[in-house]
Amino acid sequence: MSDHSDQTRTERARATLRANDRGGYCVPTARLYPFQWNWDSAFVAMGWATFDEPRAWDEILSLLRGQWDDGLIPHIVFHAPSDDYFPGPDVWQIHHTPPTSGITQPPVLATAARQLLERAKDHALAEARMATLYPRLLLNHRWWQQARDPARTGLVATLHPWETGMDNSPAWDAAMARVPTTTETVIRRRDTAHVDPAMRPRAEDYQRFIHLVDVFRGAGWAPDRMLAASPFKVADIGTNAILLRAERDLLALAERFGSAAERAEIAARIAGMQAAIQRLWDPGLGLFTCLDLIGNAPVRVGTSAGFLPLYGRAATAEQAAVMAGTMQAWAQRVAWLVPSTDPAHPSFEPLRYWRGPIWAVVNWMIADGLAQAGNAGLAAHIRDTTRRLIEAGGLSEYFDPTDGRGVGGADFSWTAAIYLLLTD
Ligand code: 9WN
Repeated sequence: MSDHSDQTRTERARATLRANDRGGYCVPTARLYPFQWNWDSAFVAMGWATFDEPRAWDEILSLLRGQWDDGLIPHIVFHAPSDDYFPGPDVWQIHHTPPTSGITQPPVLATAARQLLERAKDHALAEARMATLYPRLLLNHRWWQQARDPARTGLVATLHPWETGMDNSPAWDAAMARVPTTTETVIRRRDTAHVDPAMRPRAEDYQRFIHLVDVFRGAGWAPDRMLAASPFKVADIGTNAILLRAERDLLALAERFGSAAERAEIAARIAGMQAAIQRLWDPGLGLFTCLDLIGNAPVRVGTSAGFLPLYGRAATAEQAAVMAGTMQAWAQRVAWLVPSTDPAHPSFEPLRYWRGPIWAVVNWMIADGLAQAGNAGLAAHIRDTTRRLIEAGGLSEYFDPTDGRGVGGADFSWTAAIYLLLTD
């Protein structure tokens, strides 16, 4: 490729972030997702940082405008009204300014903040922003433990598939089967008006998603009551690995911005999570799995989240080598890595959202983990794969692992951000 077209592609990715900018925050994409989403924004901040550092810090600060007093960072911040998305603020009924949802998403934020700080060219700005951010991140990590692991097992619970960011993953099928399909809220989906319904969660999935929201609203959004009342409760391997990584990054930040007592507190959480994640290793599947906390049983379906302990620095060298082999085995069945579900599993669907498609953000985290584990070859292959998928398939929401086609929504902020990070 000529330098000229590389520049054009970079410019297109930057232009997508600018076009999705609603004033200090990006929507994931116009219409389909008209608000600020939690983990999208962490990646988006890292993307902005490749060419506009002040705007990158703003992305994080905007998300934190939605943070609750107890530390929760909601999965959606409704900065401005829009009828394009269901469920909106009227369904969540949360009294916060700006309005927010009442559940969370995988905590990539401390990792993003550390990367912004360490790569900063404007050191004065970075130091000032981090001084404000650090206590907010600490508060959030304390929330995770207090609200979602009060028994101190070392694994945080996820109470809604939306919290995992991997909404309709086959990993949730058995646990979601316990959730009734009845709802108090009238379901008025908007997503299927924007993208092909065959690529979205099914009607029944949405009935259960909204049933859970009804339960939590009935529990007054109190963490202890939500934990007790939720008919869906899993230790998601993705969320736990991402949180462990975020705790490690918070510890590094605490060296500069925190106290000795805070460092000891974070280190204790890291040790607990590290040990607990080890117990989720599945030698038969050759990756890590989730744990169903209601059935108290491992969820024996391979998903791309099962590789994320590499990113969390939780896997041993031996496990990292086995996981590389698992990815190679998956590659025998699909043309492109890394599908979100094991392509040999009967639930694999190459086009349906988190049941098969490739997501650029997940590939970026897996490649980071492989590189850290010393597998530079496979890390480079996955980075290169992701870059080529985006160059051929556009800044799509996700990609079909059988033919590399870009599918779902177009002009996605986090796909643009990953492209900028891969080509920086
Ligand atoms: C619910 C915004 C979000 C992503 C999630 C993805 C999807 C929302 C939805 O879109 O979830 O949060 O309505 O489908 O699954 O990972 O953060 O891009």
